[in-house]
Amino acid sequence: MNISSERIPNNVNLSDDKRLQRALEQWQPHFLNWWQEMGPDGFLAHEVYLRTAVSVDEGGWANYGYVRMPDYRWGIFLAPPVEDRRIGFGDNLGQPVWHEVPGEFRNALRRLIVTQGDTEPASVEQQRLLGRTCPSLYDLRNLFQVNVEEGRHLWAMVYLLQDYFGRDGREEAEELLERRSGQSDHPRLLEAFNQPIADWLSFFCFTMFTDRDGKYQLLALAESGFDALSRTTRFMLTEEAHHMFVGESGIERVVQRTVELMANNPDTDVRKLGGIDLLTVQKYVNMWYSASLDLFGGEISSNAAEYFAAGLKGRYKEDKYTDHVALDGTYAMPVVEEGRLIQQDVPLRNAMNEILRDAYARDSDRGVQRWNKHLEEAGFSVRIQLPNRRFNRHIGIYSGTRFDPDGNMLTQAEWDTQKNQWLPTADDLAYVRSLMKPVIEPGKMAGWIAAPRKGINGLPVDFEYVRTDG
Ligand code: BYC
Ligand code: FE
Ligand code: FE
Repeated sequence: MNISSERIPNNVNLSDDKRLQRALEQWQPHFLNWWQEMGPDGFLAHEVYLRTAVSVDEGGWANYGYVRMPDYRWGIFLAPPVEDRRIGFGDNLGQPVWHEVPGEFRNALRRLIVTQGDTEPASVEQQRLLGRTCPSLYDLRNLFQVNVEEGRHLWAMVYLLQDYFGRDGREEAEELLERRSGQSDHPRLLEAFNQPIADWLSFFCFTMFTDRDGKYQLLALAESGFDALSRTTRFMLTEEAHHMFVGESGIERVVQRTVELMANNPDTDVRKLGGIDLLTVQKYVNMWYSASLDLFGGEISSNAAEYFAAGLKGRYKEDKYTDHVALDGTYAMPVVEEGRLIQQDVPLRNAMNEILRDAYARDSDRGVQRWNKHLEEAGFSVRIQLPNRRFNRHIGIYSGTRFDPDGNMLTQAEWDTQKNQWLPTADDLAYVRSLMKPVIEPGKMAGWIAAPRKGINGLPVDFEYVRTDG
């Protein structure tokens, strides 16, 4: 297979770099096989109205047109270089950024890039069956847009591995195509990426909360002293915004529809009307938000301290801080000690995961409050709320103890008797799944979700976003 910039749009001089070309030529067919096997099920031959990044110029990252997904032009793009860029934090503050991988940080960087890379194909695998039950063609197209861009994010990390990490990098690139979401003998690396996304409410929660973890991890990596990583992640962030839009507006439309059903039929159970009751929405939010909080790692982390010290992974908006060394301060957090929560001062560098989680929690809450506006305007007193960050955790200092959604400590027995009020039960999941019937007539919406305010790229909502006539 011949790789030209026509086939792989790029701004990394691929046509002049024979070594990289050879590596990618070997990897590309494996990627395409993976896409055939693990990509969106049942829609490989359909024409989908997608945006493709063809350059980093303004507007170049969003070229719209019909394309069959296997023919999508997955490209490699770095945000434009910043002249005389310096390391912005940690022990190497002020030194020129690295254009090669420093030997002493090679393992740590490889690990960060592999962890990031692993999530991208994992999410495509998790979402693979959703196309069959889309609530509208508009939503179907958005699912596929997210999928192809996660595919491109995999390319972005594979480019770094192949161009900067030699043989190890090539092996890691192959393994990124070999692990499988949810497969017990060869799972994806992080827990949330092994959970099934079996219905569209989960998909919207995932793009709202889990893609948002992606945003904050990418922002932290965008600060990196390894310049190629910084530039790659900065470009990925331009695409990430749409993924979160899909989730935030998706749940907003679910809430809107439910509010409409409740207002018109005040005495009827929303489920009898084919809507998704707010308690079920809340339980899904509880489940996906807590799973996504886990993705930030432990509250107290020596890994995070080392990444910061080395200049590999910074804070969200590092330039807003005045102290970029972070050797003096502490961060106060409640920790579990002898069955009680007590406040503990943690050295700042060890609290970097928690500091990033703070920014994430604020951003998530802003979105939730937008959904609540619909409840407020309709005169309902009920609200959707983010659970306390200690609730239902599997990673970090709260993972060994049970907490309710307000953050109060519980015994295991209390948890066991109450958890069905907080997390989706088998019945809840079955009910939501029972609603998942495909709607593919342009402009039509499933009964459990409101229509979007507008279409994609200035087009009407009833545009034929996926050509279903084959
Ligand atoms: N699951 O110091 P700790 C995205 C491990 S999403 C399983 O607490 P650290 C996307 C950890 O590896 C963004 N294991 O954590 C979204 C360590 O193992 P070792 C993805 C976990 O290292 C939607 C041990 O526990 N990007 O892009 O500070 C669709 C203790 O580690 C988990 C990144 O994650 C977990 N959740 O932080 C598509 C950025 N958490 O050393 C895409 C790169 C921790 O004992 N990754 N462990 O063997 C990182 O920056 C860090 O690796 C983490 C963990 C933030 C994930
Ligand atoms: Fe991504
Ligand atoms: Fe994403």
